[in-house]
Amino acid sequence: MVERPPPAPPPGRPLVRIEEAGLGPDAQVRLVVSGVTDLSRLQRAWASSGATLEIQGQRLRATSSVQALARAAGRALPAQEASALEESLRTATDSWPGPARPLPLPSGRALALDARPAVVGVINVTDDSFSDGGRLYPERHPDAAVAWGRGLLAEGADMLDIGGESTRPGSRGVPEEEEARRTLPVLERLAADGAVCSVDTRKPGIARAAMAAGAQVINDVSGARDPALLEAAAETGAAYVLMHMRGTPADMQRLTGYDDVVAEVYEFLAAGLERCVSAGIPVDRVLVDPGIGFAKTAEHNLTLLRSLRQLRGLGSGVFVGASRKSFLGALTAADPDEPVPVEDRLEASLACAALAVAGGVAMIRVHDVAATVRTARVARAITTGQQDWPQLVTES
Ligand code: HH2
Repeated sequence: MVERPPPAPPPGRPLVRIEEAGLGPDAQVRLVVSGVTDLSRLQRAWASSGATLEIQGQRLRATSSVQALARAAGRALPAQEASALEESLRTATDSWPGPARPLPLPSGRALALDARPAVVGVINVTDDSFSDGGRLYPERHPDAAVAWGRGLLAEGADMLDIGGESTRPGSRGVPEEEEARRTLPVLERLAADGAVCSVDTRKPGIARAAMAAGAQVINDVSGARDPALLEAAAETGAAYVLMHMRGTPADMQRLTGYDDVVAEVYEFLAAGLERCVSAGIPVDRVLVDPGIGFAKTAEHNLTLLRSLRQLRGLGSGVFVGASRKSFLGALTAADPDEPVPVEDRLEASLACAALAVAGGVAMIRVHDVAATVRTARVARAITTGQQDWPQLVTES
């Protein structure tokens, strides 16, 4: 049965999401505003400035020029709210076309995500991951994960994401000691090689131990809901991936009821960003991720992948992982009841990678690094005209 959690409260401050935008200050934009105390007042003010408007629940969709909207909002709302709305409008319009920001790392280096998107190689040191479970499980293959990671770096991975707990739908989680035994020795050796490593964990203890072992990024699939994990990121200076999900991997595929999946994911990520900043993680260290496959149907996944550029409006770099996920197996099958097996989902995964690059993402998390690098280079050359593929790790 599909459950619809109670609708998330509107954001506590005005929030703008651009759905489509032309170029220049006079160009038309289609945008959605939420978190405003008096939506109908804003609607009246915008109507008088000639905007096309539609109220949907707690959100107002408007089509007009950015300048006209900013001017009219100033007349309709209390000064503080109008300036917060203007700031959100500015962040959204500035980040819509432009590159992501460089990502500072605790080592003092940075990933130049403003130069090009990063390709993140997946290393699952689990016995049950959906696509590669067991192959790199350290107890059976002690050195296999390290060798695999070195191979991914040679193929062009800019970062390695190391996880010791599968988060596939229905999975139940592993105890902390077991997760530590799986991830830390692998991470330590790859970090000692100079690799930029992230740890894919929901546990603050693992995050701290991984940072001590040389990780630079905490990849938290649980959606910034654990204050202790945010504290670990703040205190260790980690960069942090904030991913949308509902529930836990065990029950998330029952929690797939949305009225407007893009709006709800956007507002969730905006609220998560505020929690990160309050916990002491600087906003430029946070990447946002729509959480493809986490509490989503296939249709939601496709809608979010189509809307990646909209997430840029939050001002953070966008991180996305669609590689080999099950909706791709169903989508490309002759018979939807017999999904294409994981090992035959390469082309489907590459299609996602190409469109994600065209959608302005900062990082793509993939299993097939060499093929993704080649795909991303072509997608970037077509969308930006840039044919180089610069080094990403810089001294900051
Ligand atoms: N997807 C998976 C795991 N971690 N992290 C982020 N930020 N975004 C994702 O989309 C994401 C993620 C699931 O993929 P995988 O690691 O290959 O499988 P499993 O969870 O079964 O180990």
